[in-house]
Amino acid sequence: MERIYIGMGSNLADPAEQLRSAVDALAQLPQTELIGVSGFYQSDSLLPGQPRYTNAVAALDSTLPPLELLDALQAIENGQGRERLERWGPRTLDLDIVLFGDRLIDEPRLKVPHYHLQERAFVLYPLAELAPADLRLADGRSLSDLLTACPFVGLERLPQN
Ligand code: A4P
Ligand code: MG
Repeated sequence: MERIYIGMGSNLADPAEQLRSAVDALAQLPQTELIGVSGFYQSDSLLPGQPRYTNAVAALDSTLPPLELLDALQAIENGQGRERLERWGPRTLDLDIVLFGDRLIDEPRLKVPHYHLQERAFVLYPLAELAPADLRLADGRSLSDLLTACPFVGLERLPQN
């Protein structure tokens, strides 16, 4: 059993509802228990000209192997109507494996810790709601150092999920 953190994002078709549906789907995954969900946060898209995003992080305990989990997450994305028209385009649902236990994964389809984690307040702050305060990533970086280096700017925590 490993503790896994999933970053969720949506900027189309009622984003908060997309995240709620994604949480329900995560809770149904085989060999997996949903441990918790952060608050929902809104922020501007990193790419100009796109609708604002809603983001959150979910914590899971699972015995699924990483690539099987990735396949399952992509099936959930597709099931919620995601169309990959252009990379980085607007999306109904994006599910990223942020952390997978103590693993460092460097495979063509899967890099963990997620490569943009340190730049993204909309991942770090929801992660910090769920993770132990002294969390260290598999590569040795501490979550508290990443938070200090990535200010809480432009993020709006919604009053309810
Ligand atoms: N992949 C590699 N590592 C992972 C991982 N740890 N978790 C591969 C999930 N997937 C991983 O992803 C492309 C490929 O990355 C996958 O096939 C998988 O094998 P994708 O989801 O199909 O494509 P994408 O989402 O367009 O690319 P990417 O790199 O995930 O996009 P980003 O960087 O997530 O950018 N602004 C705000 N405020 N909030 C957002 O959530 N998101 C984006 C999307 C831009 N701006 C944003 C947000
Ligand atoms: Mg993605």
